[in-house]
Amino acid sequence: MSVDFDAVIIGAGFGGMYMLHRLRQKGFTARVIEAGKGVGGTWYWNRYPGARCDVESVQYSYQFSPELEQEWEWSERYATQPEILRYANHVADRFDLRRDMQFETRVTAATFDEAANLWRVETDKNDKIAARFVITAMGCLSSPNTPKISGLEDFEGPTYHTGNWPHEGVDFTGKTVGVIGTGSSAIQSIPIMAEQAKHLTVFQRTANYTVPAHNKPLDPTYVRQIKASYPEMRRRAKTKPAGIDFTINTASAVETPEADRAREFQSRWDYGGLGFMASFGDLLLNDDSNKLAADFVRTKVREVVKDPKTAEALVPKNIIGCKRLCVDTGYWQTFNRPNVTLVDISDAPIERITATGLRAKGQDYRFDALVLATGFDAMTGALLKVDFRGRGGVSLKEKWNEGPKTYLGLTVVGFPNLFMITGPGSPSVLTNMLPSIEQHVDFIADCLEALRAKGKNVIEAEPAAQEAWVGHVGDVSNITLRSTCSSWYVGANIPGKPRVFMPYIGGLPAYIQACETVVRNDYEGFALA
Ligand code: NA7
Repeated sequence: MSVDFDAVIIGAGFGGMYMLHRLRQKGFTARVIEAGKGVGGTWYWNRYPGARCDVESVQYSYQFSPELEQEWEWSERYATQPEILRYANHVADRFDLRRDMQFETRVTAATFDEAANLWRVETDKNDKIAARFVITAMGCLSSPNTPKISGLEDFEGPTYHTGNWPHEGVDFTGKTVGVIGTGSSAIQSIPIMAEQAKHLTVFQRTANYTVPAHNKPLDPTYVRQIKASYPEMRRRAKTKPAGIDFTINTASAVETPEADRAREFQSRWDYGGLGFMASFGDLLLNDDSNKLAADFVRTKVREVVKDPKTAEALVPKNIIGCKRLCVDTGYWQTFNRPNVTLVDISDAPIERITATGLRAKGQDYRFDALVLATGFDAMTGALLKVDFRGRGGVSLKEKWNEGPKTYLGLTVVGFPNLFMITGPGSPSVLTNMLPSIEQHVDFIADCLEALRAKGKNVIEAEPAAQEAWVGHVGDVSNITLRSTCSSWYVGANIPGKPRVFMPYIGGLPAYIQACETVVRNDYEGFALA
């Protein structure tokens, strides 16, 4: 039985683009199927005002091509969405990727044909493609979550979701705007929307921790230094749990004298960004240490926000770093503006959306426009929108009834020749996505090459290996405080989603080592046929 392509790759974000490039380099044929009109994935869809990466741009970039590293110029410490999208387009052009991509097409189903040992892929454009392998590169935060608030369809004005923003942009000048949500997308966009809008009302269910970005144009001398030593920086980054090259202080916060501790927190705060959580080694392991970091940030809210009632509502109550830490530019300061109101809905959900706005806590609010900054069905949402059918016609949805189970976050028992780039059970969202993507892509490409060399065409995770990996992922997640709160990491933002800590929290170095051991032991834990 002949195949149309060696592989179908679903998604043309950073994962899908590099996967195509690597497969081509190894002489495989591949077709990328992408729902959007262009490349970029997350950065194609997330165009809300203020969208930018919270990993520094020199690190949030591909490392597979030293030439690409040298020629591309990032302009700011944290790249904006338009700049990252330009970068994605540059990569697509530079490596001539588009000729093997099919845009504006969604994969709807993929069924493993056991007789022929290949995948039959179907799309919403009625394509029927036979491929030996299917590789998902659909992103971890790419299936927008529209909450089921009653009356949502009654609102007569425009409703926007931060994760699916109109490409032509939205001008809120002179408009009254309601925003639901105070996660990372809201925290980035609220300061900008507030500058435009006549009035902005923010509905906050959970107050979030955020650290200043201290974003700035990149200094040419600094860029020269980075470019002169990229390989060393990348190597250092791979030794860090998050795959980001920042200094980690391994000392315990509670055991550090108060003055030293305050100095460490303050210097991290002044530097800005996610490195704040690396102030001490036990912030996510020890409740008392976590409270010290949390209290430091809580004090900052009170210092910034002038109205005491608003300040208290904005003070985060939960564990710092449990939900993803945000990085902002002027977020709390925005609540000092006369045209911004915070409505704390932590004690009572929004009652309903109305034709003219919404009703919360017995009060009606009127808006011209409504913004849903309500996040994503993370990690499994996009995967489960495709009707994957493995051996015996079993669906992935059924298989993951009680939460995702994978071997290495890459493969699933009963779904031969299906690989997931940054799937659940891999470090993915807890790391800098670009190096994690590259590591997965390299693993998959090398694996396909090894199969070809051995004359095999089927690879499948073994049940015992998957069980052991799932157990390990669960065990390490239980050690940290990160698994203890209602975050999207555990699926808590989606009603009915099984509560499982989905990413692998053992750190990128441990994960890389696990993958390397598997390869060294001739694809241990996999059955080859
Ligand atoms: P997040 O971080 O999931 O934030 C979503 C926000 O929306 C969060 O504040 C939620 O409150 C809120 N939310 C969700 N549903 C509702 C309802 N029904 N009512 C009120 N408020 C609601 O998504 P983001 O897009 O901001 O960021 C996602 C990731 O992208 C981020 O972590 C970065 O990695 C990049 P909750 O906290 O659940 O109480």
